[in-house]
Amino acid sequence: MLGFIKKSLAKTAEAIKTVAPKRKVSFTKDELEDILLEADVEYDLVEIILNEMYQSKITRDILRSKLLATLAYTTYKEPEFTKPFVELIVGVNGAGKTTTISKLAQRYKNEGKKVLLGAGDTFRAAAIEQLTQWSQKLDIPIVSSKQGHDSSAVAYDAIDSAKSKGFDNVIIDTAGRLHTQTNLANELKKINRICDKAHSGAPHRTILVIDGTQGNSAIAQAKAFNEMIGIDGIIITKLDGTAKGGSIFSIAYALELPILFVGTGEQPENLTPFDKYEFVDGLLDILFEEE
Ligand SMILES: Nc1nc2c(ncn2[C@@H]2O[C@H](COP(=O)(O)OP(=O)(O)O)[C@@H](O)[C@H]2O)c(=O)[nH]1
Ligand SMILES: [Mg+2]
Repeated sequence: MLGFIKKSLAKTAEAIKTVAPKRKVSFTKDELEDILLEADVEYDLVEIILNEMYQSKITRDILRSKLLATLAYTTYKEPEFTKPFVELIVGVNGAGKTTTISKLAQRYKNEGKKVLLGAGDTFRAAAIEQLTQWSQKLDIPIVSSKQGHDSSAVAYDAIDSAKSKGFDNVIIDTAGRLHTQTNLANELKKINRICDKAHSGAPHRTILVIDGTQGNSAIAQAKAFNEMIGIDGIIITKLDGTAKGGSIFSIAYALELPILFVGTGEQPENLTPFDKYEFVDGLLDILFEEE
């Protein structure tokens, strides 16, 4: 393993160094409180973690088991693969949806799958152009329409076309913002319904894309999307550009949803399956002396 997750914790490591400059064998609870808060673990969760520790000296093993416990929900059961496997990608503007779709598409293509993209963010012309550019660059076909057209019609056409042409995967982009939140909720619900109409059971997976640089403020946003349409898993982007790596614990804990991948850069290959052990051990390596 090349340790992409560990590498993308570099900024979080810098932040932690400001409160814990030296690596040690153990820390006091007070020291750990500062460290976890500095890494942007949410206050409530920091308290939960610390309250469950009865020792005065917190060693690597103790902290490791507590941090892993907060990520218990990140264990994910793959849904059964049906053809075409339809994924709906949701999240606010700028979170990284369109970029993440191209990364997922590239990944599936590398696995030998036939992938079709659906440019379902019809609210912004730039979003359609952006996905079209990725489709050309990656040589992956796309179904799109003009700005302002019905996004669920794009979803329907993409799925219908995938069925008749034997595609394995369909990945559908969606708008992150409409004129009002109610409009967005209605649009996403409609896309959901139309997907199922086009192919029973679709979408097979609805993925929420979260901007990792937002840290804990993403939690409320994620809850809103979860209420709107129901989320199966999360992808956290821009882990490479944030000192808020610790917010991953709070996000996973608060939402009780699995983290499927993390984005570690802007290129199609910068998508890494989330491995909670690699993530936690990467963080512990910042703090603790080697044994
Ligand atoms: N550094 C970094 N930038 C990213 C990552 N994912 C997306 N971006 C950038 O974030 C910006 C917004 O992404 P975009 O896909 O257009 O977001 P959307 O509005 O949700 O579709 C773009 O400039 C992307 O290049 C990532 O994992 N790391
Ligand atoms: Mg977009």
